[in-house]
Order: sequence, then C-alpha cells, then structure tokens
Amino acid sequence: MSGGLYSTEKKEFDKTLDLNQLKPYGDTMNDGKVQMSFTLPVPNNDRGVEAAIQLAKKMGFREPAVAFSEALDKNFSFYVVYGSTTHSVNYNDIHVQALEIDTMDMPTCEAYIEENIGRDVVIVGASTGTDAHTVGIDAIMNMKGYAGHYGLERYKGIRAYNLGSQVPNEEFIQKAIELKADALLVSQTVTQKDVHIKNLTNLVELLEAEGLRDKVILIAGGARITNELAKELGYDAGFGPGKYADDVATYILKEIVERKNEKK
Ligand code: B12
Repeated sequence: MSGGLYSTEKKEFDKTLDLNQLKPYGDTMNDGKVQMSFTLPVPNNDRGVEAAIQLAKKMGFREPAVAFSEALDKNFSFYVVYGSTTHSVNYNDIHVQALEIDTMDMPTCEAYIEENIGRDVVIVGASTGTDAHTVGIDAIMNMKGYAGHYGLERYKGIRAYNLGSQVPNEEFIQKAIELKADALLVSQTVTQKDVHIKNLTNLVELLEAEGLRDKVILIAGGARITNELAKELGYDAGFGPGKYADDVATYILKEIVERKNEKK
C-alpha cells in the first residue's frame, strides 16, 4: 500500500552531501529544515497563522508548519514556523575575506607588548553616532570582560579608553588626537536603514580630512559587522559575534609591529 494518512512509505531524496548544493540540516542530510520566527502586524488568530504559512511558502519553504504563535498585543502576533527550504547555495563558490588571527591570550599579549613594542598601547573605543548600545563595546573593553575573556582595560601595557555610547564622530576623533590613540574601536549595533554604513563612512571621511586615517588602526565591530564589510568601508578590520578582547588585542599588537617593521 502506498500513500494515505498512515503510510510508512518514505519520501526518497538524495542524502549525500553535495557542497555545490548546500542545504540546512535538520535530522537528515539535504532535508533543508529551517526554523524561523517573525512578527506580523495582525491579531493572533487562524487568519494570522494562515498568513504566516503563505508567507513561508512564498519564501520557498516546503510544507511549512506554524509550531508556535502568540499575541504580542491586540494587533501584533509572533510566529515560529518550521519547514524545508527549497533553496540551496554553492558552498564551493563562496569566498570571504576572513580575518585570520592566531589569537594570543592576555598574558601572551602582555609579554608581546613588552618584547616587541616597549611602550603602552593606547586604544580608544566607543559606540558612535546615534547608537545607544554599549554592551558590545563594553564586552571588548571593560575590565571584567565577557564570556570568560577579560577586557582590554585589564591588559598590562594597554591604556584603554571606553567613551561609551552615542559619541559623535567629531568628538571621537578629538579624543583620539588628545590621547594619541594607536587604535580606534567603533561599535555599531543598529543597522536599520543602513545607519551604520553612513556613520562608519562618515568617520573614515573625517579621519581622512584630518590626515589621520593612516596614522591609526581603525576597527569596526558589532553584531552585523563582518571583516569584509569593514574593509569595504575603509577600515583595517571588522569583528562580529564570537570575537573577544584577546582577538582584537592580538590583531592590534601584530599590526603595530608589522607597520613598525614596514617603516624600517
Ligand atoms: C540590550 C539591547 C538594547 C538596550 C541597550 C542597552 C545598552 N546599554 O547597550 C536598549 C534597550 C537601550 C536598546 C535600544 C534599542 N535597540 Co536594542 N537591543 C538590545 C539587544 C536585546 C541585545 C544587544 C546586546 O547587548 N548584545 C550583546 C553583545 C555582547 O553582543 P554584540 O553587540 O554583538 O557584541 C559582540 C560582537 O558583535 C563584538 N562587538 C560589538 N561591538 C564591537 C566593537 C568592536 C570594536 C569590536 C572589535 C567588537 C565588537 O563583540 C561582542 C562580543 O563578542 C538586541 C537584541 C539581541 N538579542 O541581540 C537589541 C537590538 C540590537 N536593538 C535593536 C533596536 C532596533 C533598538 C532600538 C532602535 C529600539 C527602538 N526602536 O528604540 C534602540 C536603539 C536606540 C539607539 N539610539 O541606538 C535591534 C537592532 C536591529 C538592527 N539590526 O538595526 C535589535 C537587534 C533587536 C531587534 N531584533 O530588533 N537595545
């Protein structure tokens, strides 16, 4: 017997890993299973659930199911949808400008400064423009650090100045000049309407106008910042989630030494 509600017949599909057609993995190779969530500006009822399913189908999901829905208030509802994507990507064709750093831990960084730089390294950081998020820049700079990685303020041989959030680019640059910064750390969390692109670009333009761009190591970071994007915008490097003070410190220290050697 085949078909029917209680059929045990298995749908056959190729379970071999093919990196030219990479798909998400649920519990079987190539099943394409994805869980996603979104909010709709309509009440939580059967019509809302059907709207979520139809949207998922238009996004290329096969057999989407609403696993969870909840009213956020009278006119907004939240959905978790589970389904199989029909899309795939060619993994072999993907090339990213990844930042390859052999991260040194805090004591190794401290010894590296003493042996190779021989003076305090000055790092000035802020969440700039209109961005009010401080947790990211604090994670990198604050003494207590984040996720088991001490922040730059704790490093012997590093003078770290965290200016906080909503720091105008002009003020950030003035402080960098005053403190004779070796490196500038810019955190950007809000990316709505590409506000981060505009703000990060404006900072580069202001630094160039001051003749400072080449004199500092300029680093951007945030939840949606990649090394590739940062480089595209004229930064030396970009750091996103999963990066900590020791990654940034290593990059800065090695870059200082490299630039010093280039001048010789
Ligand atoms: C906490 C929070 C807030 C707090 C911030 C408090 C504070 N003091 O920071 C408050 C309530 C104030 C807030 C406000 C807003 N928020 Co908010 N917020 C969050 C939340 C919940 C967590 C962010 C966070 O702290 N992450 C933890 C840190 C450790 O992660 P991280 O920033 O990625 O940092 C890591 C890396 O990225 C990296 N890193 C970060 N910065 C840097 C910098 C450098 C130089 C380097 C090297 C590395 C680095 O290192 C860190 C450790 O690995 C997120 C949602 C979420 N769950 O992510 C929304 C979120 C970021 N907020 C969002 C929004 C929209 C807002 C508001 C605009 C809301 C509003 N309409 O008013 C306002 C912003 C106002 C403004 N002018 O900026 C959106 C952003 C969407 C977008 N992409 O644009 C998010 C994603 C929520 C959402 N899903 O919509 N928010």
